[in-house]
Amino acid sequence: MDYRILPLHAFSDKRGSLVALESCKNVPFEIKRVYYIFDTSPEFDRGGHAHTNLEQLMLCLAGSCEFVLDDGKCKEKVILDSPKVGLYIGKNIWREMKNFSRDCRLVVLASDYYDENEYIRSYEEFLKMIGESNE
Ligand code: T46
Repeated sequence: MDYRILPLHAFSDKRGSLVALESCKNVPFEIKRVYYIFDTSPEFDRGGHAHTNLEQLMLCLAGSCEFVLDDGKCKEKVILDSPKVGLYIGKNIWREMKNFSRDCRLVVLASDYYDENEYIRSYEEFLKMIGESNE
């Protein structure tokens, strides 16, 4: 499955810690968009879609949340609860996000501009597309 947990180097000293992110260096794509998610609740899930062409790096700067990643063959759960790692998600991965802590601060770096037409929001359509691309 095309996802990786990337350890991020933190410059830490008595003042605190700093992590630097650079396109095509420790971020494995050119960053074209950044968005963030906050005011979350464990009662409400997010996601429930895949992207045909988008790569993203998820950074949980505070609190925690859970990603369930699915390539149509298997599902894997990743808990994000540290600003010292990034979760890279490649193309054609169905994702569901759940168990958000109320203090979760999720920052997402994306390889392209927002395009609603590039979302697959039907799981049946996702499975069909994965099946076709594996033929
Ligand atoms: C993803 C997960 C991790 C925009 O107008 N521009 C944007 O760049 C984004 C990301 C969203 N929106 C609008 C579209 C919706 O009206 O913001 C609203 C909420 O978006 P959505 O329901 O897609 O949010 P999530 O948390 O379910 O999914 C988001 C990303 O959309 C998605 O790419 O991988 O976070």
